[in-house]
Amino acid sequence: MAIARQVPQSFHNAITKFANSSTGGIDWDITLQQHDTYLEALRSVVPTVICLPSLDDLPDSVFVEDTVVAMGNRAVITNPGHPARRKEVDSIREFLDGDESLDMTLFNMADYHEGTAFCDGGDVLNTSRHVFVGLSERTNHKAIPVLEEALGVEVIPVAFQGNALHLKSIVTHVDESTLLVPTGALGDDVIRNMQALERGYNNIIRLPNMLACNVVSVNGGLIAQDMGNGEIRSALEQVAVERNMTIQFVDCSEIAKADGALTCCSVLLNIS
Ligand code: CIR
Repeated sequence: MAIARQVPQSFHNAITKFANSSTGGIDWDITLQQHDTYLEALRSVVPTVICLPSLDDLPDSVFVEDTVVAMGNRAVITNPGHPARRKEVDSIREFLDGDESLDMTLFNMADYHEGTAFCDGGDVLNTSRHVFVGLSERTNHKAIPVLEEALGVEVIPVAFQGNALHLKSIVTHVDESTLLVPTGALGDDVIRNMQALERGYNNIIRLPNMLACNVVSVNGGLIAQDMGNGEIRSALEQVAVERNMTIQFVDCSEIAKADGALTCCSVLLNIS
């Protein structure tokens, strides 16, 4: 199952720090179209996709990934690192709490360490063999034991510095031994800090664009960004073919203007 959220009317006010400002302002109609296409792609690989109603007063609320970290039947409602995003968690908590058939046990990160543990879900990379958590501007050290205790898993903190919002803005996984990582120093650092080679990630595919490294990999399907770049497209198609996976490309130009990518727009549940 996947949860997404409709784009809010205030999306043009979303926080932007890392996006390339030369790409212009956010186009509302294109945003809606691209979000619909994303949901369609997700629905073709995930049996149930629930798109929650928009939270129009919360400009970043389409980035639902940041509000919850779920593993099996446990979920941590996060305490987002940016104050403007903290109210977003109420509605996801209500949804997960309100549906008994989901059978979720919820933990509130804000209840720990007097509310000083912070985490955005975009920093949590669960490759199914490891749970890596980026120590970013949004996620701090105090979040690590909270996630470990609540989710009952070992969490590997990954420090990084550079022009990226979250760990998953830099690296995502395709399967349990394959990572997508950008070329250059930031990618090199992240591979080293994850100890990716030592941990058995034998296939580290380097792509010349960071945004292209953010893919949704679920149920044998890959959803990748349409970057309008033939070389990147072929490289990703090859990755999919070699692993007997399907691949769909989705243009996310407007989401990217608000520092978002593909994984940010959904939360995958009951997927270990
Ligand atoms: C923010 O700055 O919080 C949003 N504009 C972007 C959040 C993107 N989320 C994600 O990568 N998981």
